[in-house]
Amino acid sequence: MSRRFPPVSLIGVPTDVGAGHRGASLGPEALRIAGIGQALAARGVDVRDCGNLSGPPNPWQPPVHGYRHLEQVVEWNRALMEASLRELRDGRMPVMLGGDHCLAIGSITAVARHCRDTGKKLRVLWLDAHADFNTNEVTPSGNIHGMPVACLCGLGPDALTRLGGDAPVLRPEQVRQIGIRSVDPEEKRLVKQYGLDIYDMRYIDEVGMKAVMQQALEGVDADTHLHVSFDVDFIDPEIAPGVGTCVPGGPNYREAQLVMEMIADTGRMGSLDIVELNPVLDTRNQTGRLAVDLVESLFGKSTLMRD
Ligand code: HAR
Ligand code: MN
Ligand code: MN
Ligand code: MN
Repeated sequence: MSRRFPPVSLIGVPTDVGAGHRGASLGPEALRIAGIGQALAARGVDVRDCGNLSGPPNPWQPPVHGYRHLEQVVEWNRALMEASLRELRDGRMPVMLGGDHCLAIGSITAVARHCRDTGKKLRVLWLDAHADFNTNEVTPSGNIHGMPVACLCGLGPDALTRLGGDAPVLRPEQVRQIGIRSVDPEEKRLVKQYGLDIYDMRYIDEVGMKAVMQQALEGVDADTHLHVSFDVDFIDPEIAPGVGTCVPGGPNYREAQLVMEMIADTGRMGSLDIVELNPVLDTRNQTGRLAVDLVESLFGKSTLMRD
């Protein structure tokens, strides 16, 4: 049933130091309570829960040189990079239970290092309402969860862009962004300048999610490591209200399921971030349960007889 999925290590990353609202730090527990471990085990996946990483508390300070909590964000990401790299080298698939989206810096830096060591091609699927391509000069908030893609592409402070030594970690052409519908004015200029491949909601409306996913997955082959960075605010807030930065007009339930099912069909997912779930803003863990439902589909569960 799940022969295509390697053993999974759940890594709790309880951060909200990169976010504009407190509460994403409770995300790992909400995902566990929604049954993420049991759901994967029921798919036949060998699951190990590594518990939560620890790191500095949220000091809730205003930006300094355009960054909020840079020092804390660096410390959390260093811990995550090391933990994730350990699991990858052990032949396991790290699944990050976030936590805000700043954690993608450590997570993807680890994956990129592992791909370099093993000769795999890395492709990143960034499912999000936001492009997360701000810099300290253009950010409207100073929140580092709005900057991870820029940092991974080499734009940002050395402490984050060179977390794993070399920069840039990613070339823009390795990234596909899907579901985007909120990009800040100066951020827009940057994503164009860097040539990011963005499938925004307008494009999804026009060509449909199936065609979008076929394009986003084009070229993925046996030598590809697919990293999925799943920001829960990707989904329409009507069904996923438990996030800090809701943007209306996102993919509906079936579109989100199709995205996950088509990724599962490739059999190439090697690592996953589940981020930005904020239980404080949720209703009875509705969004946590939806995230788990979608993750089941990422691991090959489908509605009818394709299992
Ligand atoms: N673009 C805005 C900023 O940089 C909001 C970013 C919100 N980011 C997330 N992750 N929730 O996608 O402040
Ligand atoms: Mn994001
Ligand atoms: Mn987002
Ligand atoms: Mn499902």
